[in-house]
Amino acid sequence: MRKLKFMAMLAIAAALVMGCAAPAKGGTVNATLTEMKIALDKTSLPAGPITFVVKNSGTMEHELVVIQTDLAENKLAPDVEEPGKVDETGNVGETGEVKVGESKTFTITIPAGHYVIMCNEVGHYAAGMHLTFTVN
Ligand SMILES: [Cu+2]
Repeated sequence: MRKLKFMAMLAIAAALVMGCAAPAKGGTVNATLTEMKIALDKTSLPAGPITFVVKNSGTMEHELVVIQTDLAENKLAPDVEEPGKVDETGNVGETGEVKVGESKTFTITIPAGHYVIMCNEVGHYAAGMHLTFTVN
């Protein structure tokens, strides 16, 4: 009897722990792309599902790429196969091309760390479309 009560309590405790085991956190980042700038409404968020809402308010096609890297935002290596672009090693998510006036949204669950957010249309990274983003 005593053992049964213990088992019941154990089951309740396990249920409580499992219910709390997956803290969502994360959040939403609103990004606006123009020539030649990326504007973010926040540059850090807690780890968890992060939704990027990306609007192209410029006059040409842009994109938004999230790179996990220890490199500084302006130190990504050139892409040897595509001149004018940078190497996307560490790419954890991106919009693909966003046409003028369009918005695209994507959600990624990324661990704490240092990220670079950039546009990899030819020449845009070099022209200044890059920022540091931190996940805590
Ligand atoms: Cu661009």
